[in-house]
Amino acid sequence: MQIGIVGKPNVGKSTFFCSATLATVEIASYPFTTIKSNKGVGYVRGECPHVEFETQCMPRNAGCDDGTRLIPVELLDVAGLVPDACEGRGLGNQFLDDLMQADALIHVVDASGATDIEGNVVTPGSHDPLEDVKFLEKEISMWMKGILNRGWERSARQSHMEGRSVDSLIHERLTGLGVTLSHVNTALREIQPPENPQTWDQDTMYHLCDTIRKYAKPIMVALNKADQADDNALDRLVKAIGPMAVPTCAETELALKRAAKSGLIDYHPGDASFDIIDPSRLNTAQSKALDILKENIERFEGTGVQKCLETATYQLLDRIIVYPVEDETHLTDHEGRVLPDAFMVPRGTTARDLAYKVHTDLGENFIRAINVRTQRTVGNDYILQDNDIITIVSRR
Ligand SMILES: Nc1nc2c(ncn2[C@@H]2O[C@H](COP(=O)(O)OP(=O)(O)OP(=O)(O)O)[C@@H](O)[C@H]2O)c(=O)[nH]1
Ligand SMILES: [Mg+2]
Repeated sequence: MQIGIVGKPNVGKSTFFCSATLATVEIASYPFTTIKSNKGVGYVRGECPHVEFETQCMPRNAGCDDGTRLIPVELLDVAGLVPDACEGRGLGNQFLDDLMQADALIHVVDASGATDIEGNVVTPGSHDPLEDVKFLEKEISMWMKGILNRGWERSARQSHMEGRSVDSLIHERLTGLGVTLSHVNTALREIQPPENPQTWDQDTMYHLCDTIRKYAKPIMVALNKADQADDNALDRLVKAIGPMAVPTCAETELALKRAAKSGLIDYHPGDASFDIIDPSRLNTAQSKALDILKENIERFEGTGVQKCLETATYQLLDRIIVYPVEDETHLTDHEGRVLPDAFMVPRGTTARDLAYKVHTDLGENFIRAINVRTQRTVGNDYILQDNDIITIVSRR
């Protein structure tokens, strides 16, 4: 699963990305610091079944921190987006192409209102971050529309003549952007455009793309630089945007992770506090810096970065975690590794879908599956539940 980190310049996208991945990329207080996109791996937390089964896991694709399983999520940090990028302004929108495979976007905004729409530094509170939310949605919809529009009239005419359905025509054009046939159909049902696609005007095309975008690239908003924003401003933004908005202090998260890495503090991402390992080792500057970090983290009950990733994964994208194992008694793979893999799948995934994800052969030769927790045999259409442990029985 991949999440794209997007937003106008200078809002803290790279800081958010580094804080989640601990990659080292350039961060600076001016627009267009990032030009080429950065890819990295962040983690969301899950409850590891090894605790319930009183065993010890041996994860292959991530770690386990005392019963908290860390499940990898690919993150992409891209260049800042400015209004009319789809017409070539700023760095243009070539880098939007980097976002083609993203399942969701985290839109980082400067909640303190201290950067204008192009990312230049202004007096805090003088820019309304809600404007950024609207413009970003519009840019992405316009990008999709640009792709759908290319040679549209001819293809629409041809497909009308051939009696081909319009959903497959749209899907074919947008599939490279990670748009599925189901996204297209949901959008068509919602907006009910005129039957003949040759008659669609630009407003209809925009409305259609804007609706497809909502399903194909759902957006989570990180209300970043929350440490510099006042409580009323944050409340207003959360009320206006809804549950998919989370206040974040990416800079604080990055500083905490670095302090933890260098052994100064004991900090677990997502926690609302940290412990200083040996206060006598700190110099005055370090003590002061940690006091500020403590204030921020207590004010927001955490830095919000982990919460943002997890809300995007579990709520916005409705993903669940399942554990395929080969041996249902020992919960192992053929090498004897206990609970080796945590798979992140969309809710609604079946036992056979999981078999295909593990290996095409396993999907094709699927006979049945075993729900390890209940010790019951289940069929190919069994809908997986969060935290299920599944053994797949195949013909080979
Ligand atoms: N106060 C505060 N400043 C932050 C926070 N996160 C990032 N910043 C600062 O914001 C500035 C921009 O950060 P970047 O991460 O480079 O921003 P960006 O969005 O990647 O910028 P571009 O690559 O230019 O588009 C830097 O000075 C960061 O230190 C935060 O949570 N609080
Ligand atoms: Mg950047």
